[in-house]
Amino acid sequence: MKRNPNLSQLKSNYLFPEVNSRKQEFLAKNPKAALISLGVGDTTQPIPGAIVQALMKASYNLGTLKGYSGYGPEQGMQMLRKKISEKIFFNRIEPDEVFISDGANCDLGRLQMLFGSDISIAVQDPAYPVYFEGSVIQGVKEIVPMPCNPENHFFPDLGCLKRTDLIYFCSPNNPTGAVATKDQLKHLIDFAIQNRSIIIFDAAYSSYIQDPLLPKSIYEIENAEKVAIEINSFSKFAGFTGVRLGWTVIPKALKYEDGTSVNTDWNRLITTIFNGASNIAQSGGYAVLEEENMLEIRKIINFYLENAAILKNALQSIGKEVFGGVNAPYLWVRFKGQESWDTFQYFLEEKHIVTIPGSGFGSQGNEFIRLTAFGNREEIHEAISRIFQKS
Ligand code: PGU
Repeated sequence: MKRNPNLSQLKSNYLFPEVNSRKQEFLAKNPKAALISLGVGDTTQPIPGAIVQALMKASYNLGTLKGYSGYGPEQGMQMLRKKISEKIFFNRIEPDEVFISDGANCDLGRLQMLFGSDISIAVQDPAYPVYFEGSVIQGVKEIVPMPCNPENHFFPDLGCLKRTDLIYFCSPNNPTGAVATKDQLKHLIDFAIQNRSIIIFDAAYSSYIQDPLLPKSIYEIENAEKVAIEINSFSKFAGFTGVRLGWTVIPKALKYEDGTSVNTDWNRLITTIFNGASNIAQSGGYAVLEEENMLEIRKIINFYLENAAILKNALQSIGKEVFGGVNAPYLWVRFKGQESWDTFQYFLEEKHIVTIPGSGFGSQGNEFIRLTAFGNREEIHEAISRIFQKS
């Protein structure tokens, strides 16, 4: 059996496991070090009680003859698809355009399978590594970077961007924390229409947008349904990183060049290689979207956003150049002239703080590190006091 040559194109470790192995290596030498993680974007606060009750009830029902359920529809429970259509999209999107998944990451992989390898793609640089690396695994023909940096306000210069079949775009952005405005998204949609490209819009952090003028979904912009797929997740929205639940919207208006429906193909693909998200997780997801539970969820989101503001103020007070952290849970911190893995090592060894080196998200991240605001408050304060201490 020959090795899949696409896999040999990848670096030996994916970014987050590489960070973890450096952390383990450090801990092996310094077993008493009390590390603080501002690294991987994983939630830390408990899920509100009423949602946990819904998860428990769904589990309990599986132990009763009357309440037992087996395979569900591959597309997801109808009541959850309907609830997402109402509560997230205010009925702008129909329930049969919403497909429930076991998380955004998993659907990104399946979308890459949907479009296959005979395509070109454009990816923001820096970006969540799955867009790039998943496409390399798939063997896509061409990957065009879209540099996003402070100089262009983290929005690619579409005027000199080459046409590609797919365009990946993430807002609020991981890792920069930048949020695209309605005008910017309109530009992107016009560009995709002109070029007959499809946008894969990753809205995994949309629940962190507080500014009412900023778009939470690409479908708030005219014509988006003709060119865009949107993926989202309960992970950062409701602390479901371990529960695993998300959704993908494939509008019926989205067509291939021959006029056939992408929605129909997606349905064909997931009914073949995906048997639906866990029924327990879906019951929990339905509870998340109940009005009274959304109030609890919003409190947790505000808590993380306060963490972000505290960290950002502290870093700015010592003259650091910090981006993001407003309407987004990530801070993108510049260390001019320094290589990001060196900055990562410095934080790990001198401050006992785990960060993510910016170069792991693309070459534009070389002088940056990413900090997450998903921690506990005490740890955020402790991290700040360690950063303030002279080493
Ligand atoms: N999309 C974006 C933009 C993300 O940042 C993440 C998680 C996901 C999708 C995945 O969502 P799920 O619904 O939970 O599958 N990013 C985190 C976690 C790292 C990882 O390995 O996925 C991060 O730290 O960037």
